[in-house]
Amino acid sequence: MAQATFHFPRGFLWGAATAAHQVEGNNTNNNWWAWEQEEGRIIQGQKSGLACDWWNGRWREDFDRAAEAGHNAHRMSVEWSRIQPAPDRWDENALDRYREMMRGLTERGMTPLVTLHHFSDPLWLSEMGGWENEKVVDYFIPFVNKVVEALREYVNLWVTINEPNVLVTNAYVMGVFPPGKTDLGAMYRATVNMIRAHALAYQAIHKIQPTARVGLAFQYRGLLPSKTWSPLDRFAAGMQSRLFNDLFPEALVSGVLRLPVVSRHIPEARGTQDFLGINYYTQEYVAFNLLKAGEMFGQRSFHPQAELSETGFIANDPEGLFKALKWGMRFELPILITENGVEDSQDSLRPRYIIQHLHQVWKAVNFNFPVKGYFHWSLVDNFEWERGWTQRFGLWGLDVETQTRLTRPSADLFAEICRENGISSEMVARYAPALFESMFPN
Ligand code: IFM
Repeated sequence: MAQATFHFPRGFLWGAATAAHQVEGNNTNNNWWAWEQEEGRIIQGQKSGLACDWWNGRWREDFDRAAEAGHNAHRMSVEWSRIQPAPDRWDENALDRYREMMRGLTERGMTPLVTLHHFSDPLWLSEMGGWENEKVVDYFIPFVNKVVEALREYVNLWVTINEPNVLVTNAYVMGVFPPGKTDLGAMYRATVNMIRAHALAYQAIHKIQPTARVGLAFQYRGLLPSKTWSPLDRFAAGMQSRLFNDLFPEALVSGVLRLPVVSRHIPEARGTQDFLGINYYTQEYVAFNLLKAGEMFGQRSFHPQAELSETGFIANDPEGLFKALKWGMRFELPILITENGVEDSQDSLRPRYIIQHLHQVWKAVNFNFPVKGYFHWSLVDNFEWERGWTQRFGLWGLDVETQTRLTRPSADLFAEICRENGISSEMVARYAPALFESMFPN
């Protein structure tokens, strides 16, 4: 049997990623909590409830798990509605609690990467129109200043906004995130405000902490033509990919938001990234469809032969991660894989998914792509937005009623990879024997 190890560079960041509303519990003062109370918004009427109970202190046991499993970093977010419960009120106790969590990470030998905005808004902000209202920028910056001042002792790596491309698509085109609109005008306004908010946050953070490394986490999704010979499919796929994948990061390089017909100059956004954060899950195929005007005339689907995740949400397409990293190279920045994972309550696909995706990352590193770290989504099963608890992304499973954690084989596999800083043939033989021949041919 062939024996080898795919090594990663020294200092590579290995960890998992989480988000405040998905793990903290009882975030009653934000737009997602309100959304969960409305009928028909969340699958089966499920609610975030206690989530993973982090706000009551269970972060400690989960950080212990991660540290024991060899993670040397963790990506998490802070909840705006806790820190600023009203426009004119700051909650110093909430900030203290986040400081304690950051100290908890560093004491356990994990580098914190903090996301300042991960999908949820304070209720007072959404009542003012949320990201559609240009005033959001005037509120976001004082919030960012407050958080960075409070956490700077422990945190040097910041993501300003998580997946702005998913947020504007889901909230203003698909209508599945609050405020549930299907309105391209609203999407445009929110996009401009997010780019400005990021840009000014970038500058604000560097003013407080000149050595900070600041970026955004984009979701990159391969959007390929269903029939490569069809100019219409190529047109629809190209448009969707431009809007979903390219728009935001290009605006942060050039300071210009280039839409199909108009361009908007946002000069303050130029050059406002120290690293590129890429979230990658899957890729899709796009067929031209006249009925899909709101989606650039493109109907998306997975490859008919693709291996799908438990609820059909993700196609296991590891080569798409390599393509995502290749796409990321054009920005000439260090790259962090800020999310990657799969929903799989039985852990029947996840070990293979992890190995196959990390194999692509290893390949990219060997082509000298500047990939500096990998954060698996997620540490523990958590509240999956409009999909509630029906999708389980954790390395550890969660019994929501009892708050009991269950170690999945993937948690052990990932621990071995983190400790070894590499993937060995022996790990592949034990956790994903079906991959052995193709990865280590004799
Ligand atoms: O759970 C989400 C996360 O909040 C953002 N990226 C995708 C994940 C899986 O759906």
